Amino acid sequence: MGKRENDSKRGRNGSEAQLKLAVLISGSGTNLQALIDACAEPDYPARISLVISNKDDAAGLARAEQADIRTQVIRHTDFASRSAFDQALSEALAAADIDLICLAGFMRVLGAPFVDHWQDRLINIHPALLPAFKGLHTHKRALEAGVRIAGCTVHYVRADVDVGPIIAQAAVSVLPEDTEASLAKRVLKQEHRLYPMAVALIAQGQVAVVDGRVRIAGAESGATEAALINPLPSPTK
Ligand code: 4DW
Ligand code: GAR
Repeated sequence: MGKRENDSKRGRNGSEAQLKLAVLISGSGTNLQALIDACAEPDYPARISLVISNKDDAAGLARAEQADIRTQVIRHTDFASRSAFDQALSEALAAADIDLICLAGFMRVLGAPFVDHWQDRLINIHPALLPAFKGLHTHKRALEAGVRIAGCTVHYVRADVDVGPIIAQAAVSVLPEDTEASLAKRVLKQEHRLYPMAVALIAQGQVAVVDGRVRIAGAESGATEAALINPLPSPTK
């Protein structure tokens, strides 16, 4: 969301209204949990209004219920077409007056009409340093490629998958003894820091998409660093 739209969310007393989030999940929901925990902080500039899963057995649903967040299951298998599923999702999100949709391990590809309708109000977290390692099995492929630095990316969603303006990235060192599981674990830990950070930047109106790239407002006062997590000199597991 651009700064101008966000300004319109200021209350009459000048205080910033909280951005209303929907989090879309398909599985365990540890990134959802990171967002739930961030939203529990008194000064966090966003709150989760709705969690939607396309699977009724997604473990993340229990995390939302535990936090008293409204949940909705919209099964893709209940719809005759992808577009009908997308339409049902869009209607649920609009009915809840959502400002920003966060995909968090959501595994259904959303079609162009959905993505265009929610353009720049729809973000995703990907477990690699995009544009490297799009798609699945990112950690296995990163190890096979012999990269020294791996990481994760929060980006705006476009109709093509794993493409879109990059908002924030976190890097981790790849260690000689790393397995797919150990690297995934180290990256996931950073995902849990990065996603709430990126959402806060958006909620504070600091993120603008200019010519297809993200510009962070207030970069001169350190905001650029707010969109970046560096590897530690001696990595923690
Ligand atoms: C993503 C990309 C492809 C599939 C699943 C997830 C990454 C994030 C994402 C979810 N929905 C999206 C994105 C995205 O980057 N861009 C758009 N929509 N437009 C994927 O291929 N999923 C398949 C199903 C998997 C399953 O149900 O387990 C699928 O056929 O949709
Ligand atoms: C996360 O690692 C996320 O980056 C990844 O799925 C996992 C979901 O975990 N997303 C993708 O691979 C999207 N292409 P979670 O359900 O515990 O948050």
